[in-house]
Amino acid sequence: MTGRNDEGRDGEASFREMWRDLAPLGRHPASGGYRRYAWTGADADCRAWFREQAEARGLVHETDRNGNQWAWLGDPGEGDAVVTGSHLDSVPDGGAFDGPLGIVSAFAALDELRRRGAEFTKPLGIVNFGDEEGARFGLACVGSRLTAGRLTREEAHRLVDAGGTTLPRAMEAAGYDPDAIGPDPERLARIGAFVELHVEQGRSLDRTGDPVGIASAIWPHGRWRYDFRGEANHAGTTLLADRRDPMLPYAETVLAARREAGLAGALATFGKVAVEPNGVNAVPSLVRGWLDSRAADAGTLDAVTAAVERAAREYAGRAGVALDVVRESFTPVVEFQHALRDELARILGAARAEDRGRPVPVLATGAGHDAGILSASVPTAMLFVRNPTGVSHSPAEHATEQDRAAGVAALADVLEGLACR
Ligand code: HGY
Ligand code: MN
Ligand code: MN
Repeated sequence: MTGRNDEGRDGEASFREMWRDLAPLGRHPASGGYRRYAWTGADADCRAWFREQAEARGLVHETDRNGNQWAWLGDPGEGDAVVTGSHLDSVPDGGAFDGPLGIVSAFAALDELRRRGAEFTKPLGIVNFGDEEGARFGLACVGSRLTAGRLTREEAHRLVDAGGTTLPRAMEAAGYDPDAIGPDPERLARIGAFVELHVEQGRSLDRTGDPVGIASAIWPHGRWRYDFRGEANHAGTTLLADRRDPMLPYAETVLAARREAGLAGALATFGKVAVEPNGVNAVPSLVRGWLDSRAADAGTLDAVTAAVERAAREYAGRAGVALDVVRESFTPVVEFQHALRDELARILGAARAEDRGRPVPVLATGAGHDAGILSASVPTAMLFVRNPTGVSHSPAEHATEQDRAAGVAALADVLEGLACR
């Protein structure tokens, strides 16, 4: 294994160049946020960008049966590959860093390792997992779940977007075969370690004053769809006593979710709602709200989501409204593999000569990641890069140039420690 490339480029310079080229793809001019949804034109543009970066570095590019992109240095068939990467899709009006920071940093870290003259003794992979946010079809981490065998082809084929387009039709329209999707154990067997770098979606590193941290765990979290069905009617002629208005129990449930989460030290958010027929002068027939809830442990999460559903059923009953609750996405708690976590801490601790003795912060997160999905199949770890405001899933999401560079250097150190002589 050589993979040497003596004309290696400076990781910081190549980062800035890639960041600049990626920035306009899928960016909404009015909001400044990103709308890079699975199997859309913006997704295709990002995929083309990924392939271009891979081939410009002499990496072998492939797209797997589930639409995940892989860029290989060396022969993955040798096994024990070290893989890094993240996702390029976004939430509606998401920020520039959630996902892309991990992928741009991966290519920049390779450039940095080549500049250092590092000699790879294992295959290196850079991956773009498809549809991590689930913004279009409602399920998070579709690409990594399929590959890890945590989502069946049948379940995936049942996914449908707000416009009624199913996942298979969307994949076909993008030129992919939806009947090919499914578990890929051979691919996972090639991976010795997966390390995902991600912008921190919180302010722990800002508080400790560190540019980079290591993940310990991901909270259990899920998404539940609440369908409140009432009776459409005229807003100007229907007496209040004669209404079966689904908006009322929906509104009460939003407040109940906030109350129950607050009491339990958990998180609960109704951030997405759809109303039919959505007329200013019409009592709605249907109010569909999505609950995102997360907690440090499964028991607390179960208790909160059960309490919210109980309250919703009581409110719906009082309003003469029917209620269906469907769990659309769920990820159990993830405890990252201790040996790999500690190896990253050792490598980064040793690299921080000036701070020797001050450990690299290890922190849990409430945000889901592909690394969390893969952690049941391969040793996985995560690096976080400081986000000074903690804001994420917003155009305001940010990481400073200095911290981006620190992330690239840390990832390069980790990859060198895991995959090079
Ligand atoms: O929702 C999440 O935690 C992640 O951004 N998919
Ligand atoms: Mn996200
Ligand atoms: Mn993400």
